[in-house]
Amino acid sequence: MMGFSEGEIIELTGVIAAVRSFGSERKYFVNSGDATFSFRTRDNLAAGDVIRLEGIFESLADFGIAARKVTVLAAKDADDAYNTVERKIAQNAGLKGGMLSENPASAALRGGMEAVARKILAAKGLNRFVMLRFHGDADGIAGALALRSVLRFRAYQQNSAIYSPREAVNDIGNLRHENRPLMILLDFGTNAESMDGLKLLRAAGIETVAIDHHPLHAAVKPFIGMLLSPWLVEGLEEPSKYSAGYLAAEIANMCGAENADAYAYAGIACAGDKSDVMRSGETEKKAALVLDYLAAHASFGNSLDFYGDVLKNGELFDSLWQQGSDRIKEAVENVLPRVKKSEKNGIIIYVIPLDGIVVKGEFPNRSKVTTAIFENFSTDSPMMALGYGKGTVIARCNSAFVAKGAGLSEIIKRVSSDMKDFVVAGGGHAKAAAMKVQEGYEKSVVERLIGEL
Ligand SMILES: [Mn+2]
Repeated sequence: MMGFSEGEIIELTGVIAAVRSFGSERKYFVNSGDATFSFRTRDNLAAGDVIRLEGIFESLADFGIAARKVTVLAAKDADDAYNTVERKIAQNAGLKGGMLSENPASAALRGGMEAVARKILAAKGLNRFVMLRFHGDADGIAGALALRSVLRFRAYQQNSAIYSPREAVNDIGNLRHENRPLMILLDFGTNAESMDGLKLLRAAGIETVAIDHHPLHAAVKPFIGMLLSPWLVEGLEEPSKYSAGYLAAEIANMCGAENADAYAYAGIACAGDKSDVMRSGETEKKAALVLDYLAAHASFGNSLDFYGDVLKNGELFDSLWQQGSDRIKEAVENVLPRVKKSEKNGIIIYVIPLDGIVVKGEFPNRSKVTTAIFENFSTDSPMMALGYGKGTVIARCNSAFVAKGAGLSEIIKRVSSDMKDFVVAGGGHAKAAAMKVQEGYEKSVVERLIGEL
C-alpha cells in the first residue's frame, strides 16, 4: 500500500466501484487497484466507469479526495486501464492458504484455482455484475452455494448439460446494460454441444469463467476466458471425480469462505456425484439427496437462495429427505422385478428397463434409478448396470469393471461410431455415462454395449 498525506495533490486512474447519493451530490468510490478512494461530485458517473481523477488528498480516514477534475476514459484507453486495475486487485488479493483436499488434481490445478479465486475477488473489489449459471443437481448447487458465501451474483439453475444458443441470447439480453459483466458457468458448458452458446457470449464481449468436470471438448477453449477443468491435467486418473462443486468449494475456501462451510459444500458436491475425493458422511449424503430432490421440483430458475435456506431449516430438510428417499425406495421396488442379470467374461451385468416406471421430469429420474439399482447390487467383482427407456441409455459400473479394461466413456465412444444412425449423442465419465438414442432402439444399443465387453 502506498502512503498518502493530507493536502497532497493526487492523480489516479481507477474504476468506479460504488456510488452513494447525498442530496444533489453523489459520493463515488474509485478503486485504483492499490486502494479504494472516495470523492464527491455533481458529475454523473456510473459504476464500472473508468476515470482519471485529479484532486487533493483530504482524509486518511476514508481515503477521501477533494476532486478537481474527473475525466471518464473511453474505448481502448478505458479497456486498458480497467484491465490494469483488475490485474492489480487480483495480484494484491490475499488468498487463504491450504486446500480442502490434497490430491493429484488440486496439486495440478492449484494455479488455475488461484487464478479463478483472484478473478472473483477482483470482481468483488470492482463490484462487477456477475451472473452464475449452475447445473441443477447437488454438485452444481453445492458449488454455487460455496461461491455464494464469498461473492454476490445473480444465479440461474441450468437443467440441461448444454449451454444452448437460446440461453446465450437470453443472457446477452439480460446483461446488455451491465458494465463489463462476468459470466460463470458451473458444472456444465464445456462439451461440444455448448459451443454455439459460448461463441455468442464471446461475440457479445461477455467474459466467461467455466468450472466443469464433464469431459472437455478442446475446441471450446478459445471461447472461454478462464477455464478450470480436471481434463486439462495430463495423465490425471478419473478426471471427472473432481466434481465442479468440489472445485468451486476449493476456490471459495481460497477466497476466504468459512472453512466449515467450504468443507460441507465440497462434501455435498462429492456425495451428489458419487465422488470419493472428499469423505462425505451421512449429513452430506442427506443434503445431496435433498438438493437433488428439490432441484427436480424447482421450475423457477432463481432458486439458489431457497436451496441454501432449506439446508438450514431442520424440519423442512428432514421432510424433503424423507420424501426423496421414499421415492427412490419405491422406484427401486417397482423396478427390481424387471431387472435382468447376466454375466459375460467375468462381468456381472444388470439390465434395467425403465419405461413406464420412471416419469419424465419426476424424481427420481432414469439416471438416479439406475444408480440406485447399481448400488443395490454393489459388489467388488466387475459389474455394470444399464438402464434404458424413452430414448436414453444410462450406464454405471464399478472400479473393478474399469480395471478390467475400458471405462464407460470409451466403450460408448466405440458404440456411438458403430451405430451412428441410432445414437444421437453419448458420453460421460469412466464409471457413469449416458447416451441419447433414437426411440425404439434403446434395447439394441444396450445389447451392442454388452457386445463390447
Ligand atoms: Mn457435476
